[in-house]
Amino acid sequence: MFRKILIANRGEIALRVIRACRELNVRAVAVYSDADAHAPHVREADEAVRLGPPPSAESYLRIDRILDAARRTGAEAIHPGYGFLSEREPFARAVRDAGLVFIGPPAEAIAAMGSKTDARRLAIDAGVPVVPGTTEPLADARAAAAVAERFGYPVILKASAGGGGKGMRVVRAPTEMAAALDTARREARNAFGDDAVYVEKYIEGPRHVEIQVLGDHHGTMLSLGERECSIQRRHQKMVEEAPSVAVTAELRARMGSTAVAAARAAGYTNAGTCEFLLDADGRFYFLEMNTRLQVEHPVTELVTGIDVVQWQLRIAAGERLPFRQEEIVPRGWAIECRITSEDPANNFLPSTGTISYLRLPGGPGIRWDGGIGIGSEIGLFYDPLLGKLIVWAPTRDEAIARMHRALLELTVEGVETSRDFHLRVMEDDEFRRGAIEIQWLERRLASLASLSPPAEGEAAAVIAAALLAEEERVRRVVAPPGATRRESESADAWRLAALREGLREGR
Ligand code: MV4
Repeated sequence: MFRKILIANRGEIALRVIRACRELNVRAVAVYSDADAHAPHVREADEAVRLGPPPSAESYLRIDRILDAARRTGAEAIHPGYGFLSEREPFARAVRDAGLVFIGPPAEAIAAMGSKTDARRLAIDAGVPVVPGTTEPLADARAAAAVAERFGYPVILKASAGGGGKGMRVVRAPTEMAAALDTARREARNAFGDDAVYVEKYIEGPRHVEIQVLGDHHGTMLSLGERECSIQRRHQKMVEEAPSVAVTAELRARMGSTAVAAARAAGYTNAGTCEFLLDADGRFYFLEMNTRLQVEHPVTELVTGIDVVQWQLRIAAGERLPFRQEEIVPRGWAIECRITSEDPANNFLPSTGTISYLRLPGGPGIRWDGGIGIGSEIGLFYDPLLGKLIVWAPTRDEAIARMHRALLELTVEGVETSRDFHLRVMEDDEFRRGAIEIQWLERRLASLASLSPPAEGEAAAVIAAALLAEEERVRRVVAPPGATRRESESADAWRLAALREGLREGR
């Protein structure tokens, strides 16, 4: 195992990797921008190195400074987390060229999956089902319309270089083609510097189901089963769960071996995820592979009992996976809510401020993977994820009840958060029935995001205000300097009480 690694990330995922390091007795080096000088990931790490000013381009995206930090601290490997440099082939290559270990897939596998058309071709050659469509870029709108005619409308235009939903356009009729192609090209050029666009048959109302894979350097590639990720808004997932209500043991085995085949074809090792669309008839189609640790990995950890991040380190250090595919069976149910500093009542506008109060849930089956503490300043430089609330329970119904209870216990003051929105999702009848697909959230948004509190909420607020006022009055009884005898007696009582509670030393 490594003696020391560097974590090229921030926030909750940096803390998650630090925790894995502690359990493996590996020293953790944090990096930080000036905005994060006092951030929890910096405090928790064994060492920390400043990268630069707050903008990512001057800090967390600076390959040169990160490699320099690793060299200066004697780190042997680099964990990239997610986002930032995690899926940049040049970074994985530069880490390797510097004589360090990249805790992730080989640079070649990142490249192979980076182009969506290359990934499609690779999948087709490996016998992996993909959505009907082309792999060649479209010449013009006439060529696009000809392809659409062949597969039948609706079709979807996608950026060849793309992924994650950028440069995508659904086309429902021939008359829409020319304008849609223009828009898709422009978006693709802006996002990826490449305006190549191709066509797929558009799948209506599917679920977004993904398979976690883990591969070592000794030829073992395992599926850790699926995550249901249909509850998303503008390609940002909000709730994820494992397993999926739509996946039987038989389907899990087929999707799992398909994902393993795709990963093998790419020469993949370490942790990765194959994204699929699962249609209403139970047919599944490979979309793309995410060549990194994902935000939602904890739900897989909770139902498989496998620590994905620890295994990332172990695999990178050359260990063998000790599991057999047959013994990896999901147990119980896990749900994750991404708690963000966004205002659901205001079109999910990012909210900024200082965390002034934080109460975290606890009790049976609760996990909080957070990146904030009291005093944390939430700005606009990085993504708005404050932390992830994850629960486990024996059944889906119990997991929903537990998540609802945990969300009620969670209190974050200082910024607007998605917490109340998540409560409404847990209360929703369709969600509770598992009747969800990729358009579900956007369809239900109006009713879920309008957060008028229930009538008894107002009464509770009035009582809370009265209690706080009373507490404030009682606090003032503590005697100020030069207080009267009666008042200082009461101050003595406070001093004794503080002593009893261990808040002061008895001198
Ligand atoms: C699709 C699709 C339907 N049909 N492709 C979204 C991001 C990228 N990973 C691929 N995505 C999709 N590709 C075909 N042929 C549906 C999605 C999709 C989606 C589309 C619109 C709105 C939300 C979505 C969420 C997940 C997937």
